[in-house]
Amino acid sequence: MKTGIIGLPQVGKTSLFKILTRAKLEDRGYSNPREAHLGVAKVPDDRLDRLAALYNPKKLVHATVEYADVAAIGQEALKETAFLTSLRNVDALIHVLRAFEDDAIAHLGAIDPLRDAKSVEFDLMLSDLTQVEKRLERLEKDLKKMRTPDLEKENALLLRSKESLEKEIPLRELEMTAEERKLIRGFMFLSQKPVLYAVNVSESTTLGADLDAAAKKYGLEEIASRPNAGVTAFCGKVEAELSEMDEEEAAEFLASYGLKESGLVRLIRRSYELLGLISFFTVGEDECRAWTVPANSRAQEAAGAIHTDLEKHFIRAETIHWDTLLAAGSEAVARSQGTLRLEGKDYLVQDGDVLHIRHSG
Ligand SMILES: Nc1nc2c(ncn2[C@@H]2O[C@H](COP(=O)(O)OP(=O)(O)O)[C@@H](O)[C@H]2O)c(=O)[nH]1
Ligand SMILES: [Mg+2]
Repeated sequence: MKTGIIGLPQVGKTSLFKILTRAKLEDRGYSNPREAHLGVAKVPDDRLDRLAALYNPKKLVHATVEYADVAAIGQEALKETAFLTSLRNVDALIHVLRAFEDDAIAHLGAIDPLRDAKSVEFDLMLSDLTQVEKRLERLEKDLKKMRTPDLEKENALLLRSKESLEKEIPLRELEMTAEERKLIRGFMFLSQKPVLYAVNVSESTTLGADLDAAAKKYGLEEIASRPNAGVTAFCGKVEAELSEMDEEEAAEFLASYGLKESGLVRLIRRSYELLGLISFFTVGEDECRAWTVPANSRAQEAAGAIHTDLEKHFIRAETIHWDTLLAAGSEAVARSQGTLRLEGKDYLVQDGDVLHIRHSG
């Protein structure tokens, strides 16, 4: 999964990217300011860490998310092919909104995350609209030559998209059948991508409460409750300090702000929810590992996330929820208690399941 970090200039996009991926951008010599920075972030997962404590494996592998720190969104930037391409290629957007006060860092006008959100969203929709109109012009010509059902379907869907965009409704809010979604997948429309608004708030001694209150305070609840959208808050400054600390220091530091977990953990979790992703685990003395699959994946499909051979030769999945396994203390105890079950290929994998795939390969 690849997530694009977007927003206006100077809102904290690159800061967030660096904290998420612990990337040292200076070392890589990025020269073009419009070039996207790419990095991989480990998905923090307390469940996996606790399973690892049980197995003491040689290798511990967390799930990962790829992030792209694209340059600031603006009408000019959106006309550049390279910029557009790097933005179109992501599965989801994290839209950073500035809420922190700092006179030293310029911002267009007063701090107003809702206005900024709408402004960037408008640019995304405008870019999509240009693309839709171009394609519709071509389709009109093609349809005069030959009326095929496929072309007609595409035409109807694009007309519906155009109508939506003209009403300033992003395409992620448009209801589509699976077939329709497939039909326009190739356009990689920007306003169709799920979006997580990430409010970058000021540092304060009441940060825990501030983070919880941010969406409401800045009037973002409505846009965040729309289809395929969500909101979370973080403090770039505090997260930057946290990322330099070891675990013990970090826990103390978080507690001093009235926080139980880092804003990044929440942010990554929220982007999973938004994209409809879940994690399952494989465990053993060699390796404990988290895997990412879409919600409602069947056991056989989940096996395929590990290896295509496991999917092909799938027999059954020995299954137990992570906390049930921890409570039992070992697989042997869980088996004797009957909580370690055998599931077939159509079993719908649950977030937090531990699976042992039995296969004939
Ligand atoms: N005070 C404060 N400054 C921040 C925060 N997050 C980022 N900044 C600063 O804002 C400036 C712009 O940040 P940057 O991440 O480069 O923004 P970008 O243009 O969106 O990539 C930098 O000087 C950061 O140090 C924050 O939470 N609080
Ligand atoms: Mg930047």
